Amino acid sequence: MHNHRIAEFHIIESTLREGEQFEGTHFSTADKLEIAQALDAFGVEYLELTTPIASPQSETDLRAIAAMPRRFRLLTHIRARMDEARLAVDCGVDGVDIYIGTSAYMRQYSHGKSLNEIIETSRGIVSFLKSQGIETRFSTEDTFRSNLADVFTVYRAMDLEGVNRVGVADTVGVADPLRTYNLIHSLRMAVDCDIEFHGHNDSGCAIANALCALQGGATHIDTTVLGIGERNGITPLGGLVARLYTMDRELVRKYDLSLLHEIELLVASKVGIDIPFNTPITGRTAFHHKAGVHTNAVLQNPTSYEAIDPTDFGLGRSIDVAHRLVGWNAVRDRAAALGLALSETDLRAATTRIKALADLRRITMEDVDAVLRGTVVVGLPE
Ligand code: HCA
Ligand code: CU
Repeated sequence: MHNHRIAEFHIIESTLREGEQFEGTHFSTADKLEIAQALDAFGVEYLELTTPIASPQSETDLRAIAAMPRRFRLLTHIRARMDEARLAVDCGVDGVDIYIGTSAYMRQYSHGKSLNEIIETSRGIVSFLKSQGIETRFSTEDTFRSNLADVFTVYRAMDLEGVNRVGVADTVGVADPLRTYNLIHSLRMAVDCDIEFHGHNDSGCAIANALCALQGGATHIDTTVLGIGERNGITPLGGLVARLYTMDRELVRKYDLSLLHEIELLVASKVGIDIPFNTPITGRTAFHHKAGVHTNAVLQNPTSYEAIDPTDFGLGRSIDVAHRLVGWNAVRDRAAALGLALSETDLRAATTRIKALADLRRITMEDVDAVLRGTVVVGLPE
């Protein structure tokens, strides 16, 4: 039996790199500084930024964030090229994430290098970065569609070259939790350095895969705020936090959880999206209770239908009474909130009337309140 407990882990927040590859993203320097400050306050351990070689503003932004007061370690994400590595170091980063494609697709359609060429080029860059005192990561793009013997050969060579960590990337979102666990677990036995996981969400597995990576022995997980990134993105910061919180709250106490919602609102507004309703923790309906069976139990003890305590995130819950599934306990709660002292008989009768009205049309809280106040409501059967 393997031990599935999670040891120490670090978040590499890539909203300012992978997130820049999102369809709606166009960050100004000020936007990046604002997001970096918010993530610094939240307490992520690393921020990964776009390579300074991408454009003049990318370089300016990297230098600006390198110079800001911060607790996170600053990384930039580069191809296995010496000119890019030199520029990254010159910009003042703490670490460099190198990536190179190892799948047949990448080798054929991207850089066209053989396995030995990949190893030789990368060795030179890793040893240069190490000589500059730079924390260095080496990752193989499209790991899951690569020949595993090949990638393990490359990882072992980079481990021997002295990288701080190797990265596994599910670039096209084909991995599933079990495959992720197995690959990372095997890698854990093959290298001594730390292991990072970067997972895309094309089939909805990005959070689960990140968890399984941690359980398999990964030490670093890439996230972006709301999961924004190339196509439909990667493991979302909030989703990963939710997943870990539901296993053991202590795992995420090192972050300022009360800031999650405002960080998401900030990034959402800058990239022109809303927080989807089904987003873990911060989705509009994440703590919305409706059916009578649920609301009755939640009113007595929220834990009965909540795995996550919204107050840990500075949020509240809502009890919905304006629908046909309402139960009389929830109606009693609403009556109490209105300051109405109704008998159980009255409450049960009001509940019957609310249900009858809700069968006729979509009702609102005003309709419920009107029934409770004994006001005549248009359309209410007597
Ligand atoms: C990309 C690169 C990357 C890199 C991941 C990593 C990916 O395709 O844009 O450096 O580990 O998904 O492979 O984001
Ligand atoms: Cu990616």
